[in-house]
Amino acid sequence: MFTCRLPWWTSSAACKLWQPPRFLPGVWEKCQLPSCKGINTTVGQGQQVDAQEKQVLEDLEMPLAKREVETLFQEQPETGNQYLEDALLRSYLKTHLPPKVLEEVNQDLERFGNRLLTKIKPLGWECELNPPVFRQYDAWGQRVDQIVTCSAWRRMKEIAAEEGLIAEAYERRYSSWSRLHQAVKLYLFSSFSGGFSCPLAMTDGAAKVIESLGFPVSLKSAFDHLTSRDPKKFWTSGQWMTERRGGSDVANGTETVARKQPDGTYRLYGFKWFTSAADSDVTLTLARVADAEGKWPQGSSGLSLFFLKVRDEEGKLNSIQVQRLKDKLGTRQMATAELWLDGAKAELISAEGRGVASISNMLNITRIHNVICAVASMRRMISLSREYARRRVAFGKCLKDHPLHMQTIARMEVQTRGAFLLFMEIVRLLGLVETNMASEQDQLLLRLLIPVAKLYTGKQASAVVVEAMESFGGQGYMEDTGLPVIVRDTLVLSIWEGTTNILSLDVLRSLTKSQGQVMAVFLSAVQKKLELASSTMKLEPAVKQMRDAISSLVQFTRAAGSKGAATMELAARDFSYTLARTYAGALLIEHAARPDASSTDISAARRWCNQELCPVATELENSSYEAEEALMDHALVYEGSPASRSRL
Ligand code: UCC
Repeated sequence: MFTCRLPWWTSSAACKLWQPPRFLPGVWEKCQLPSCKGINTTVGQGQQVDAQEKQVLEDLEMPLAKREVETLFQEQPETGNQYLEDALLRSYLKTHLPPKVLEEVNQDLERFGNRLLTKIKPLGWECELNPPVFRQYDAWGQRVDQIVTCSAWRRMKEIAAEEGLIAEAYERRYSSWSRLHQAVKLYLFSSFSGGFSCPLAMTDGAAKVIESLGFPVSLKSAFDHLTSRDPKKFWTSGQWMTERRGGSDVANGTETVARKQPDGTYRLYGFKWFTSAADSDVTLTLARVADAEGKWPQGSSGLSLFFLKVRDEEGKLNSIQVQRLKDKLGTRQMATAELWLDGAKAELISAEGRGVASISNMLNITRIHNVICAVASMRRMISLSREYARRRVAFGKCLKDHPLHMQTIARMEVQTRGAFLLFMEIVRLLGLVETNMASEQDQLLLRLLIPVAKLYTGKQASAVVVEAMESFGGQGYMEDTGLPVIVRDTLVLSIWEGTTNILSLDVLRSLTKSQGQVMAVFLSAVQKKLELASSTMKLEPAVKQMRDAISSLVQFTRAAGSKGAATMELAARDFSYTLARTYAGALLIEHAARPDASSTDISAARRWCNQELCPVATELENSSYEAEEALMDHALVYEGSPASRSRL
């Protein structure tokens, strides 16, 4: 005899979910509708349910041809002051800042949060709607090469100065906490900046390079402009590193040549293929100094760093021609251009041949800004998504009342929390370094964590914003909701400023350069954080998972050490992910071990640690880094391609 068993998804509980939407009185009481015509599927405020429902039913009964316009009304998710709504940010500041600093910073951030909401957000949207245009010739056929930006973009520059978005970090009125204060402002600014975060990243990087060079007299004025709070005086900087052969292999890709002039300045000749925020006032760029015979050295040691003003006092371009603006997937608010340098006047600011090492001070800052933007995008999308979930009704109840929907957002939240704490840790360390309060260990840790955080948060952000977009259903895919803009602008974060693989190799560079010391520092920092949690029972499982992961990581480093550089290179990405996951895990545990930690702090730490913390050990066990596997990678990729026949 057969018993006919229905699969679980046909059970009555599951079926309830999939009933067609009905107007349930109980639901409407909880989730009131706004006044509208058409089918309203969201929750509004202050309207009488009965009247609403009647109107909707009347509309539905009306013959289709007679209805005004078919609309699907959904209420826009409204978020408030992003600072006040960011619980983790506020608890982090409360835990770490000295009371007096906290008081002032808190006030400033609350005020700034309001300004962002009321004044800056609309400007950001205006920047999106009015991207820069390139005007090559004037009406009379004269070449002008003008990049025309909108008034909102120019206003952003003024606001950046007024708010001290660069200045704050260099004035150091809160000592080592100034950097963190600045970074938090940039984090809040990022989602409403209309792309202006990009020039600010490079401006900060340029100021850092000048500072690290010991403020040469010739650059003193530039530094003052870059760190000014006066909108009339404030300059932004570019970072022209990418040439026709690409932006990763800078050592081999840079063709620009610098010719020395009798007055000691240089003239630069070359083609910069990707120059972001091309409307900036000044820039840093790399070139090869030609000798008396007109020859120049190749490779990394042939590169030197130059500073130049983009325009002269009269506003004329500094022997620079704009070839065209780039047609990018995102960050369209910001002008990225191809530029010919046809004798641009420049100043050599590094020792000859030390260009890469000198510009790396800029890269490390712009990579931190990348982290800031990545965390900000995740936070913004989650804020919108959770607000929407309070309003949108589906299958008879608000999205927030569907446990599966909440689980999805909660998973994004846990990712974002880990990323946020990594971001805070980096700017905390940077603040210490900048105020000479950092130990050698802090410096090494910072050097390691910058590429780790950049590569990891870039990937997290891409995944989170796409997931969050999905949480809006079809609305998330609609251009005028603004959500696709956030998605597009986020996708660049794992690409520019060094792709994931390039940064994984930078992680290895920091290991090699320190002869492995960074690993010892890393492990000891993680251990210390775990010790803080030893008396918190609820964190025990997470601490155990972390200790297991750390022990696997140590085993991996021992095993890889005996296998050589090729293994390490193949393992670089998994290794970097392991560092990111274990360090963020330690930070989440540390945060959850505070005496006033909440249950959500504990849960976030536990959930984070439930993921695979040490993928590099698993992949080593899987033999993924063996030479045969590398050959198989190749075979898998090229099977069926003409390349496999010609045995590439
Ligand atoms: O330009 C771009 C678009 C601009 C848009 C900016 C927007 C920013 C917005 C942010 C958020 C809104 S994208 C450009 C992207 N390109 C890169 O990021 C470069 C990627 N490639 C690399 O990072 C490579 O790994 C290179 C260029 C560093 C490799 O060059 P080399 O010459 O082969 O490297 P070496 O020989 O290993 O390093 C040369 C020196 C060494 O020091 P010494 O000579 O003392 O031993 C290194 O230790 O440079 C040092 N160095 C570093 N030091 C290299 N990298 C670093 C580092 N990150 N920190 C400290």
